[in-house]
Amino acid sequence: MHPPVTDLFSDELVARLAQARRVAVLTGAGISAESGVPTFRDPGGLWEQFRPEELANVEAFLRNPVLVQGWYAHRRAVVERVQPNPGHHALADLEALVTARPGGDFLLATQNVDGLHERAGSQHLVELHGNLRRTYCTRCGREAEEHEVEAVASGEPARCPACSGLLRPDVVWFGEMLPEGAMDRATEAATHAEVFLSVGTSAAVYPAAGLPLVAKAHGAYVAEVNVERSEIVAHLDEHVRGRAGEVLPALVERVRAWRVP
Ligand code: BJW
Repeated sequence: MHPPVTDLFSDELVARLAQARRVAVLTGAGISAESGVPTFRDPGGLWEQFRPEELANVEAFLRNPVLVQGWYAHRRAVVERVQPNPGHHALADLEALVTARPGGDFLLATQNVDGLHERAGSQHLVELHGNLRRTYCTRCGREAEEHEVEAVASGEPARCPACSGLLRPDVVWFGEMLPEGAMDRATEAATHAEVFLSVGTSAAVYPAAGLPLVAKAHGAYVAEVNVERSEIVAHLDEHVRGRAGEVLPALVERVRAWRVP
């Protein structure tokens, strides 16, 4: 028998979220798993089928642009046919609750490139690893139109119609810098957060994985929501073991209903 979902998180987490003026959240692939987007490192995840070193770095792209462009075209098609799930919506609801408070401040930093948080209505959002739906030219920097990316003769890489440079997805590969200002914004929010939630991430990829630790070092109450224990869980205040799409709506509901005891 599984415990009821509302027993998975502590009363302390509910009380703190109900009273905090500053809340920050980090999400990873796990939050989109229930929408049908594969994670990276879980069994059956993307890295089980494709090695990151063959696909998620610029050398791999230059070695075999057709393979890498094709892989991202496939992932774009997956993302286009799925919907945000109750976990994404619950975080948008939490943002609305917190920002409605006097002095309320909220930031959602996501490692995901699927755009599902934006589609769920999150507004105070920073995409640390870019966005799959944008493509740009590696030579002139121009952002490509969707049809320019997809309409490519088989075996040929997609190229910029303006300068013939190779087109690449606007995502952050290993060894690349994060988008300008993104990490500064997320670090600032983590530094000042009273409560920090880390949701559906293995916390294996830096610098994003350091954000919950920054929050903890600056006095936040830090909880992770994950079906497994992440690499950094021993340093956090609470592990909420469960699916984000079930835990987060229940948590936000309890926060909404909370009254001073
Ligand atoms: C559920 C669930 C459910 C499942 N509910 N939970 C410091 C120390 C060591 C190394 C480094 C360091 N600083 C930098 C590095 C190097 C490197 C790095 O971190 N390497 C590590 C592997 C050690 N980092 C970088 O290179 C970064 N750039 C950088 O640091 O620039 C500065 C610099 C440049 C040059 C020289 C020196 C410094 C860039 C990192 C870019 C990461 N890119 C990717 C690919 C993006 C594009 C794409 O999508 O293809 O981003 S890798 C991949 O991992 C993707 C993800 O965003 C990222 C994180 O994965 P995530 O989201 O955590 O997913 P999973 O699958 O790992 O975990 C899913 C979790 O969900 C699991 O825990 C499940 O249990 C859980 N779950 N279902 C709740 N229903």
